[in-house]
Amino acid sequence: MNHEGRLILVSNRLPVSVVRSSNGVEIQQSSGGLVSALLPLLKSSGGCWIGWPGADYDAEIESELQRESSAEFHLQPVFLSQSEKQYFYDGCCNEILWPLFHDLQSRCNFDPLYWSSYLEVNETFADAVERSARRNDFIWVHDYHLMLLADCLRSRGVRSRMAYFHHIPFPPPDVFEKLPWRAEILRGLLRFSTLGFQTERDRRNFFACLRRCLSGVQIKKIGARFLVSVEGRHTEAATFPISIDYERLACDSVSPEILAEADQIRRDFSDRKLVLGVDRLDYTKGIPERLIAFRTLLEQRPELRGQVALVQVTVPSREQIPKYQECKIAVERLVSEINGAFGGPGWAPVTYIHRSVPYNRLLALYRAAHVALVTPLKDGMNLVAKEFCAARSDEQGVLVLSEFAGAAVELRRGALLVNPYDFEGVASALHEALRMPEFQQRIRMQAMRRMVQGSDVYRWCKNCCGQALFRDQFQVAAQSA
Ligand code: ADQ
Repeated sequence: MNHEGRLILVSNRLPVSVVRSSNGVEIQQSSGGLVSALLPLLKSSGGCWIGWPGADYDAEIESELQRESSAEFHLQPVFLSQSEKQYFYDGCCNEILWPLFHDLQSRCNFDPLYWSSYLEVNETFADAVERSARRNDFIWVHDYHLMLLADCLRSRGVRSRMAYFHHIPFPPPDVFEKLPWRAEILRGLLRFSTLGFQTERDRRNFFACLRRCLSGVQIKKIGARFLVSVEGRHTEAATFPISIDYERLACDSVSPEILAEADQIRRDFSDRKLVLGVDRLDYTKGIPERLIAFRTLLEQRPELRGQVALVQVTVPSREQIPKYQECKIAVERLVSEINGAFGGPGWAPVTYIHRSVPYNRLLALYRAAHVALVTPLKDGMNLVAKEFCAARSDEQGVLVLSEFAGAAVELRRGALLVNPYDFEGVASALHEALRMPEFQQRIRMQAMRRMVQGSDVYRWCKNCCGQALFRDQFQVAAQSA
């Protein structure tokens, strides 16, 4: 990075997992595009990554994290108490903000204790940032767990540049205004120097919420960016769709081992057409709705029985939260109902895998699938859709994609877009996908791969940081516009 300060990354979770074995504590770096894009940046600028390590306080974890840190950057843990995990993380983050921001306000539990804990934990993170940051550092905060962090830091006199990236959707005002602490959240966000959103829809929703809930808001457009001014303070806002490490996925997915594993998967399913779903087990991902759509397909098209198999891979997530437990039960019930109603010797319509699958297995599944069924009820972006395209250097395979996923903006030319609530619509798109001729698959897949390749996670990172770094010039331009 060509500026004088270091990078301070802050997210709810550190990019590591803590594994305990008989040999003691081991720290493993998380995989995934975000971590691979951010770590080189952190190494080149120096600085630190601050977040919860996902485990209770333990001196051994602290010292292992210190050992993992290098001369260039370090990992700084913020430990959460049992009640903070319950009220801040499970409560405010996952029973209020997560459902509300995904337009599912009826699933919210607006408990004021949750909000108090949100304020406290944002202060705790601010303590950690204050201890680490120097004046010229660039502080980059990730996601909805820490929307008040800039406010906490500014109140303590921290003047550093601070950017925030919102990984999930931003809801429209009619939904957002249900939040009892709506003005606090909006004012808190405006204490950042720069705000990044996944899509134009999210940025527009944010602006509409500002206009609805705060007075005296002025917004100026300058090029592709916007300057929001309230009470004499200025914040820049723009859209930066997140992406994946395209080259790595594209390259790894043609290794002989992956291709052989993909062939084996196809054989395991007796060369039936494979439809693939890969998600965290989260009610926003629309898994029960997807299963109902698949059942509708089997009801309406008896000729497909025995010819097609749905492989649904779900990684367990937030299992202590009641709405997630309900979702898991609904998925398990539907899988067993569909298999009971349509399956028979040698054919189970749905294969349900309830665990995280290793990276190589995931690539092999992407390669083996005829159709990727990505049908969230709402999603900030959805990286599975982009990973599927990156893995398909054979230019085959069809993406059936929810129009409510952020990824639909970039992939709309190649994907079959569906409304996940419209079971018959999804069933008929799935039918079209299963019958699509190879040449059409190729044209669509080429368009999507070009799109993902041209805007990978490295470019996303550069755009987000570049915007923050040039903030001063941008504001000068804004004043004179
Ligand atoms: P998520 O909702 O977690 O993230 P999503 O974009 O769907 O994100 O990505 C999930 C990741 O987990 C993918 O890389 C996928 O390969 C992996 N994964 C999912 N199921 C798996 C399984 N069973 N086994 C192994 N790996 C699995 C949030 C927002 C999204 C946004 C991302 C990034 O909700 O909208 O795209 O952040 O900003």
